[in-house]
Amino acid sequence: MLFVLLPAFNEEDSLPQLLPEIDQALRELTKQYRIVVVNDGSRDRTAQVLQELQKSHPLEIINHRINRGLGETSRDAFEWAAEHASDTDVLIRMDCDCTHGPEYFPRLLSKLDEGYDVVITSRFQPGGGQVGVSRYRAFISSAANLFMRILFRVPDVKEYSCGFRAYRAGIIKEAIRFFGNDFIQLKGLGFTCTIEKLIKLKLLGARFAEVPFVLRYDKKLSVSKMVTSVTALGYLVLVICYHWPFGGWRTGYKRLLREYRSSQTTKPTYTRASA
Ligand SMILES: Nc1nc2c(ncn2[C@@H]2O[C@H](COP(=O)(O)OP(=O)(O)OP(=O)(O)O)[C@@H](O)[C@H]2O)c(=O)[nH]1
Ligand SMILES: [Mg+2]
Repeated sequence: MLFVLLPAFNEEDSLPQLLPEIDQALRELTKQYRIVVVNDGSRDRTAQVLQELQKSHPLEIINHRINRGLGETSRDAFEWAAEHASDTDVLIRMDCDCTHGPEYFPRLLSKLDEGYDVVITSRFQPGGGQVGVSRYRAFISSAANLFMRILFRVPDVKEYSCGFRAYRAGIIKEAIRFFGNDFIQLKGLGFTCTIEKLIKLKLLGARFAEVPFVLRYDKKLSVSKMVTSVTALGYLVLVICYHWPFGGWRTGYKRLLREYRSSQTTKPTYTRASA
């Protein structure tokens, strides 16, 4: 089974275009798939648009009454999928602002089949890039990714901030079992959750690969929801949590993981003081 997970906030213009494209691409790939949209308290017509689309597409809709942000929305989508998926299933999470396209699904799937747990679409692999992004934003994005690479270093990963990724469901189920509510801990810090997820999966021992990807910013139909200051603050908090005190998450979770793997019965509770 293949699950496509879409966090949506005020995407009334993008969804009628993107959803049929995703559905069509999935139908060509497999008979067994589900599209899961989490409507995060959208203030536009996203809810009505989704209800309309549900009549002609296999769509699971999760509604937040109020806008809870990408962290909580992502958490809900992954927890829903983890509950419904078996270990060998695949979860693909993408944005629904039309900058990510379903034409990457076959490449993501074949890379996962090589034995990876997480496959990332990457602007920084040969053949990858971005169209329609201002020079200033492209520079900030490259600098932020370089900064992540130095501070968090996930082997074979150059793209830390793009949320368009495929996951083997088993690794997400394992992450939710082990980390529990702390799988996405920095929920209130905007788009930081995308990087936190990567780091937590690295701590769990996931195997990563990338496929080249061109971000089509020129196709974006909705306004940007990223609040740069909140996300920058989130990155800073992430760096502190990961490295401090006494080796932060890096050493704390390593020890807990050893205990967890040797018991495999109870989930230990991590506290920063015990790191
Ligand atoms: N659930 C939820 N989703 C959000 C929120 N903000 C953005 N999103 C969704 O997350 C995805 C990424 O949002 P974007 O605004 O495209 O952010 P980005 O891709 O990092 O940057 P831009 O493309 O420049 O805006 C989209 O599918 C949005 O609908 C939010 O507050 N809650
Ligand atoms: Mg986007």
